[in-house]
Order: sequence, then structure tokens, then C-alpha cells
Amino acid sequence: MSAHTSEMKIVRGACPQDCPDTCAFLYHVEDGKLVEVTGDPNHPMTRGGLCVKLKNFAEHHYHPDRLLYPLQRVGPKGSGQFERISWDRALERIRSEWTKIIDRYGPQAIMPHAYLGHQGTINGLTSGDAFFNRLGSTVAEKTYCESGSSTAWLMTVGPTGGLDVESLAYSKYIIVWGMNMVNTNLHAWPFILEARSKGAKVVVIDPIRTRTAKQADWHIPIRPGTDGALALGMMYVMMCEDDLVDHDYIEKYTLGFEDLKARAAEFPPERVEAITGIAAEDIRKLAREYATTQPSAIRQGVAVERSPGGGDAIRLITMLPALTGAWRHVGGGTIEMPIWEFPFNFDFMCRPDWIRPGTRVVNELELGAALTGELKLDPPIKSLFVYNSNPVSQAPNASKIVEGLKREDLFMVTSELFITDTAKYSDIILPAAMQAEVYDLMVTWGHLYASLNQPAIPPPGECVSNAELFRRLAKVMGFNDPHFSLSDEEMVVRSYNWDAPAFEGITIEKLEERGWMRLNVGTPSERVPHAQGGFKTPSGKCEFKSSLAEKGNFVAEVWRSGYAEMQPGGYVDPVPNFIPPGESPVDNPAHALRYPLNLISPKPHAFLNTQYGNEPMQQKRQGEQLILINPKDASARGINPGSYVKVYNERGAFEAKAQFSDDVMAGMLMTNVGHWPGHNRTGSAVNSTTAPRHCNLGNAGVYSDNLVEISAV
Ligand SMILES: Nc1nc2c(c(=O)[nH]1)N[C@H]1C(S)=C(S)[C@@H](COP(=O)(O)OP(=O)(O)OC[C@H]3O[C@@H](n4cnc5c(=O)[nH]c(N)nc54)[C@H](O)[C@@H]3O)O[C@H]1N2
Ligand SMILES: Nc1nc2c(c(=O)[nH]1)N[C@H]1C(S)=C(S)[C@@H](COP(=O)(O)OP(=O)(O)OC[C@H]3O[C@@H](n4cnc5c(=O)[nH]c(N)nc54)[C@H](O)[C@@H]3O)O[C@H]1N2
Ligand SMILES: [Mo]
Repeated sequence: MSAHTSEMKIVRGACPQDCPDTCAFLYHVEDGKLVEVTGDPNHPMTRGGLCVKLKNFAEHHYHPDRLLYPLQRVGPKGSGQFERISWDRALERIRSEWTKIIDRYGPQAIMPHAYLGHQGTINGLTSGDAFFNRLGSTVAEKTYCESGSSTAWLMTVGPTGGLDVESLAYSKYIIVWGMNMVNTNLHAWPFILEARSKGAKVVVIDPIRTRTAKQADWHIPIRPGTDGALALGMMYVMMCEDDLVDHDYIEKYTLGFEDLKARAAEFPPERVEAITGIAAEDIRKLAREYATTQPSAIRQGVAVERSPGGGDAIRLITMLPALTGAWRHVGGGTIEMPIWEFPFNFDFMCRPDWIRPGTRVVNELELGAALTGELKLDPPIKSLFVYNSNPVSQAPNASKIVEGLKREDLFMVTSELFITDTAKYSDIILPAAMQAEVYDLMVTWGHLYASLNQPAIPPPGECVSNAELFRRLAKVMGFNDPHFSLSDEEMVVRSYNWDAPAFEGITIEKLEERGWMRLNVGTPSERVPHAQGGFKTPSGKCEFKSSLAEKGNFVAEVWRSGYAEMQPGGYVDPVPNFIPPGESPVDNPAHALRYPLNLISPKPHAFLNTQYGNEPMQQKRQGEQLILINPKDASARGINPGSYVKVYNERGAFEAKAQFSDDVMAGMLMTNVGHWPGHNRTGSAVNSTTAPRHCNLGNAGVYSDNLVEISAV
């Protein structure tokens, strides 16, 4: 034994990633160094497991490429040439550039761009909103993810957590709809396996035979963007062909049954077969099994919203358990995201009261058009401030974004952990702290526990948390509002309504001690949130006919400035309908002649969006950018397996290695989003081909509606 006794401690935390699992962490610290991060075995949902992405999370904190000090650009835009500067100089440069811009163009010439690089209460989605609203900048509408699904959910059942993912253990029929659960919601899978061990049937609806689909009892391949038609076809069988609905439940707890039935009557299985590619007999079988096996559950993935009709598709899917009365049972119903059970105090978090009347709103997915002037903006965007996001990889129409970021007259600041493909265009880069170094209450959209992340080690170099970043910016901009001098803990406390029933019994002190606590929303073995209706819609019912949409021109819930709210806007049909994919070969034959293959780009197994895409171990796991091609489509183009192909359309191109597989339907292709464009062969990735269009609700992106052509390189 050596004489040296090292000092060991365990600190409690939780995963910062934009993922439904939000695993409970134990940080192992030895002599001030983070040596390991393990899962907390006592957490009922995540049960001590961590996914492959987090396997070397401790080392990730010491990644040799991590940004440790503020940097200033010294070479041409995008050249990646930077020099170290002090925080004082960086902040002073930002202050003076912004003051000049505000004097000449007004504060709306400054635009933030942020998403969910960090998922904390004070460092996450709404971090920075208060600052930018106080500054008077353009309001950025954050709709990268779930805004279409959430709008649909709020319109149909209101802000309810719905079915608890842990209650899946009690289900007898489980549909995983548009989700690759073993990749993206791994810790929900054991509950499904538990249900299956008791006889449950597991169905996966996905265009690809994914890792999840391969483990299911029944995989139903579907053409992307046609889920709404499938749901209507199921309803046809349940309402018009057989009588498989729960009339008592419908009578008491729903609104608009006859209207929905009339809509469903337009979708007999034979018509739905032609739209979805699913055999009419399979649609009948699915509808009958789903309606007659209780409790039945639907786990909705985010992918359903990634098409022009995604919003209505989610509304329709969300209606299914109210038709069958599945909500009556423990383990019955559906899950979108249970985040609605958290009693957020958005008025504090985002300070919408600081948004000056008439301030314009620019959608973040239109970044390229906004920067290049294609979107007419007066004043133009003269400064962009990016944090918690990597748009050059993750936003649609990425080639256009790059074009905009090269503008010499754009003053760009990024707060980052690494010099990403986006950050490299910055004038100033500010170093951000990583999860083991920050204090935050972690938000989750996949289970019903609040978790407190406590700092285990100090940030290296001069890294700061986002919360501290905005305190510093507020100070240098001369904002002396008390909001900007609150400590991290005070900010967390004010971000929630601690008196809300869901937080009953939960305190910061207890969270400090235990790390996580379950919300007061019923136990998984008892929770039946809508056994007796109790929907949180204006009518209190599950709305087959939306009373919000009926009021007339109405859009959506969008995370505008981080604030979930209903906005007036375009027309929404009170009774949801099937809206065909805009670029689909069936519905847009002219376009499809030039670009006949629909490319979808779901999440990578070993990266979290782009995060860990620079970790050698994860790069090895994920491999290079692949594209899955059905052998029929490949041979028609003379492409050989393992060769490189160019994937292109009028928006842009990238190259990937061809992998032949029957796991993908003919007529479509699959690649993963998340590889760093700069690591790819041509410096670009899938989002150079995607369109900056929106799904019919919530302005969500339509990443699954993307026609391309491929050719051998
Ligand atoms: N490993 C890993 N996990 C992650 C992430 C990650 O990057 N990596 N990202 C996190 C984030 S931000 C999110 S939003 C979630 C998303 O996770 P998911 O909800 O699983 O969504 P996706 O990965 O986009 O796609 C899921 C599946 O839907 C299929 N799909 C695509 N289009 C359609 C369609 O039109 N209809 C149907 N029925 N299926 C379709 C795809 O083939 C894919 O297998 O994952 C989170 N978890
Ligand atoms: N083609 C296609 N595109 C997609 C999708 C798809 O399915 N297909 N999915 C969409 C979805 S669902 C989502 S959620 C978005 C995700 O889009 P983004 O949220 O932009 O994705 P990330 O790659 O996670 O980028 C987050 C960045 O924040 C940085 N970061 C992490 N922690 C911190 C911090 O504490 N402070 C600061 N300042 N920075 C930090 C990370 O290093 C990373 O570069 O992508 C969307 N884009
Ligand atoms: Mo997402």
C-alpha cells in the first residue's frame, strides 16, 4: 500500500443531454479529478445504466480539444484561426460591437440561436431568453424538435404527462410509433421487455427495420410522412367496419366523435394501403388487435412530426386511446412527453414581459435565409449569438447557413465546449462549462423525476456555465435588473412553482441529498391520469374536434423565446386530416422525377445529435457516414456496396458510404444526422439536403420529407 491516501467523493448529478432518459448520475471524484461517471442504481427509471454515448463521460470533460479560454478570430471567417483573449476583452468587444449595431440598426439586428445542447433549467432551452428579451433582440422561435408533436398534444389532450413510461410494464399491447427506442429512449425498453415477459405484444411502426424493430414481435414498415393515414385507417376499421370503440368512454370524455368518424370514413384500408405501403389486411389486423387488447399503449417518437402532416398525424395517434378507452387502465394510453407535469415558471425563466411590443419573431430553422437576406428582414441580422446549438450540422438547408455565416459584416459570437462546424465561423468564442462542473435542476421529457445536478469539480480554465455567461453579458451591457444577480440556486428555485401539487414534498434540500425525486403524480403501478377524462383541454375532454382550432385562424404551440404558448396564425382544420408529404414521389411527381428517393435522417446510436461526434471511441462505434440503400435502388444506379455515393438535390450534397440493406424500403434512403460535417468527405452532411419547411403544427422541421438522388462517386 502506498502511503498516499487519495481523497474520494461521490457527487450526485444527472445527464445533461437532450434525451428523454435524463439518467441519474454518480460522479466519482478522486483528488479533485473526475475519474468516472456511473448511473445511480437506485433510480427507478434509469436503474444505474448509462448509454454507450456516456461510457467515457468523465474523460469527455478532459477532451484535449475542449475550449478553455475565450478566443478571438485572427484569420478569415471559417478558417479556424483564433487567438486567446481575456474574458474582459471578449466582453468589451461584444459590448462595443452590439452598441454600434444597436445605435445604427436597433437591437433587433441582433439574433440569438440556441437549442438543447444542455437540458438544465437554468442552462438549457430557456437560458439566455431573459437576457435577449431585455436586450430587445429579435425573438428566435426554437422549433428544432417536438414543437409539432407538442402542439398536437396540447390541442388534443392538453398539458398532461399522459401515460407514465414505467407503466408500460403493465401494458398488454405496445405500439412504438416512429421511435428507435433502443437508440433514443433506451431506459424505457426494459419496461417493454417486462410487459412482454407477461405476454404483451410489441409492434414497431417505422420505415426502417431498426434495432428496435428487429426486437419487436411485429415490424410494420411505413412510407415516411404517412402516419396520419395509417391512424385514420385504423379508425375506419374501429368505427366504420367493426364496432371496436368504447362508447361509454367516448360519450363521457371526448368531443367531436361524429366529426372524427366522418373523417375516418374517407380512409378505408385499401386507400390507406396505397398511401402508406402497408397491406390493407395488416391495417385491419393492427386496428383489431390494438382495440381489443387492453391495456394498450402507444409510445410516440419524435419522428412522426418530421413531415408536412406530422402535426395532424400526432393528433390522430393521440386520439386512439380515447376511442378504445385504453386510458381506463394502468399501462393504457399514450406518451408524447411527460414534461407537461413539471410546474415551470416560464414567466421567470423567459421574461416574456421584457419582449418589446412589435418585436419580430424569426424561426430558427430559417437561419440560412435570415442570414443571407433571402428572408427580407428590416433591420437585417448584423450579429448572431449561438449557444447550446450547432446549426451548421443540425438545421435544415445547412449550405445556406454556411453562406450566411461567411458574411464579413456579421458579428458572430458562440459559446461552446468545442470548436464545432458552427463555432469555427465566429468572431468570438466563449468557453462553456460541462455538466460535472455546473449546478442545475435537470428537465426531462421522458420520465417523471426531477433531478439535481451538483458540481463535482470546478470548471477548467476559464469555462463558465450558461447561467454565468448571461450574468456576465448582462453586467457588461449595463443591465442592473435584480434578475441578473441571482445565484444559480436562486434561479432554480424561482424557475418552478414549488406549491404546485406535482412538486408536493419536493425541496431543494431533499434533492441535494437524494439527487432525484419522483413528481407527485401517482405511482407507475397506479397512475391512470385519464381513467375519468380529466383532460386539460379547454373542454376538459379529449378533443377529436379541436375547440382551439375551431376558434378560427390559429397556429400552434411554439417555443418562442422558450415560452410554450398558443399563437394566432394559419388555418388548422378542427378535425385532423391526412396531409400528404410535400416532396413524396406519390404526391409531387414532377419533383420526384429529378429526385426520386426520400432520404430520412434519424438519430445516431453513438452520438447525441452532434455531441460525442468528436470522441474517438464514439466515432469508432458509430463508424463513418453511411447511407442505407435498398439493393433494388442501388443496382438501378450501378452502385456497389461499400463504395461512396454522392447524395444530392437542388439544396446541396454530401457523400456517404453505401450500405445495401433490405432493412430500408425501396424508394427511400436512410442516413444518420449527427456526424460532424467537417469530418465527412466533402465537409457536409445530411442537412445540406434538407428543406427549411415546417410541419403543419408548431413550425417543426420536416427532416423526413427530403427527396434526393444518388450517384456513384
Ligand atoms: N442515441 C441517441 N439518442 C438520442 C438522440 C441522438 O442523437 N442519439 N437524440 C435525442 C433527441 S434530440 C431526440 S428528438 C430523440 C428522437 O428520437 P426518436 O423519437 O427515436 O426519433 P428519430 O431518431 O428521429 O426517429 C425514430 C425512428 O423513426 C423513423 N421515422 C422517420 N420518419 C418517420 C415517419 O415519417 N414515420 C414513422 N412512423 N417513422 C419514421 C426512423 O426510421 C427512426 O427509426 O432522440 C433523443 N435520443
Ligand atoms: N436531418 C436532421 N436534422 C435534425 C434532426 C433530425 O432528426 N434529422 N433532429 C433535430 C432535433 S430533434 C434536434 S433536438 C436538433 C438538435 O440540434 P442542436 O441542439 O443544435 O444539436 P447538438 O448537436 O446537440 O448541438 C448542441 C451544441 O451545444 C453545445 N453545448 C453543450 N452543452 C453546452 C453548454 O452547457 N453551453 C453551451 N454554450 N453549449 C453547449 C454542444 O457542444 C453542441 O455543439 O437537431 C435537429 N436536426
Ligand atoms: Mo430532438
